[in-house]
Amino acid sequence: MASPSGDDGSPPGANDRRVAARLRAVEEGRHLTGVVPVGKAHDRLPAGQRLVEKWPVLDLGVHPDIPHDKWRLEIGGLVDRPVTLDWRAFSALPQSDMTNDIHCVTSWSRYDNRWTGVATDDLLDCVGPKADARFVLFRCADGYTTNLPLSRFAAPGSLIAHSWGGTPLSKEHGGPIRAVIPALYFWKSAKWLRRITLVGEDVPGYWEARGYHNDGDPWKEERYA
Ligand SMILES: Nc1nc2c(c(=O)[nH]1)N[C@H]1C(S)=C(S)[C@@H](COP(=O)(O)O)O[C@H]1N2
Ligand SMILES: [Mo]
Repeated sequence: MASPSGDDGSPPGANDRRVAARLRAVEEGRHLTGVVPVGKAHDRLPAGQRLVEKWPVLDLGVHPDIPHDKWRLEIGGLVDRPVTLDWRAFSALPQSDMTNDIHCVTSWSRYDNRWTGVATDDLLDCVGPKADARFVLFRCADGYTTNLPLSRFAAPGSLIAHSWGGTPLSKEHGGPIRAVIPALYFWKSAKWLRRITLVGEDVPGYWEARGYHNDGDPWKEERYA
């Protein structure tokens, strides 16, 4: 089994002080700016969530700088045609516009995020998943990893996004590209995505190995294990 640590040589554990600071900030609600009055919330909001208008930045504290000419996305594992896409190849894939809601496990939700990028369905068409592929592992340039079922990855609405609201994703939010998996808590939406691996057996990612729920469905409040 693969380890949940990063592939850049420094295990995510090296950032433990940053992680502690981040968790403190989350507990104090410091990232909850622009909270919308409760009256506006309705059944689009999963239980235990609060609606925000501003988009918080949450991560392990490392924001890798990846110029387009250095950027690569590898897709491999249980696929018929593994690929390494450069920026041109990624941009040449069919582009989709999708609008969806963000639900973060730390209790903020943000409605109507318009993303542009490549639908995960279209990516899977390129590589051809093998019959025994059942899970997906994301690896990121900051060492972060997260795991999800292939069915969640492939679901309508999931995409690998380069833009938000019609403008390129900022570095803080995962630019040049990030995964967006709207049906799951936002920790599954990997920023600075570098490698997508299809596997037969599930492998817990960074937070999944540290007490977060393995599945992370906000409609079932699958927050912590
Ligand atoms: N590469 C990477 N992706 C990541 C993370 C991270 O630390 N590194 N944090 C996750 C978590 S816990 C959340 S809530 C969202 C936050 O995304 P945002 O900063 O764009 O709001 O990114 C997710 N994707
Ligand atoms: Mo998160």
